[in-house]
Amino acid sequence: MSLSASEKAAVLSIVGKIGSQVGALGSEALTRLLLSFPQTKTYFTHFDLTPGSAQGSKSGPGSADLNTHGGKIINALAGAANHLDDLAGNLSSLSDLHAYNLRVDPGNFALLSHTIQVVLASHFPGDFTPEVQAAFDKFLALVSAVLTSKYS
Ligand code: HNI
Repeated sequence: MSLSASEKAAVLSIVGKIGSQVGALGSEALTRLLLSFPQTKTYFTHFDLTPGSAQGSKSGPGSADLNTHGGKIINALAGAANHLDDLAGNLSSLSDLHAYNLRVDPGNFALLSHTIQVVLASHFPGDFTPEVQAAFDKFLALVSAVLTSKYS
């Protein structure tokens, strides 16, 4: 599976809308993940998961931990979107981390991919067209494949 030239352009178009909202969007995607699929909380027992406990903060709607971590996820995705011809190389160390250290069950990647798309759809309704959604879904599947590629 790879992205066509028009799919690559579609991925970059929606990533280009994110701008400074990395923490807010990532925090919202993580919050939706944890609320909709509570078993995912087992990976974040060391986080403060209190919703809105960092209210007033400009970085996002969740706790400081969620805002910071959400920002890391979205930044990693934005970085990957700028290396669409070498996702494996760009995500190599993250792939090591998720496989060898975190050992996140691979099924969880589809859940997070879903909540990320819900967040993009609700924040950028005019830009998240069917074509953009299809391309971004494929992009997230490619990223997830890299991040789960080293499990033994
Ligand atoms: Ni994930 C750490 C990116 C899916 C659980 N993850 C990270 C970091 C990035 C990241 C970036 C921070 C690395 C660092 O600090 O060096 N994770 C991504 C991306 C995806 C993803 C791009 C998929 C789109 N991670 C998941 C999923 C889970 C997950 C599906 C579990 C449900 N990730 C974690 C955990 C950590 C983590 C747990 C460590 C958090 C911490 O700071 O302790």
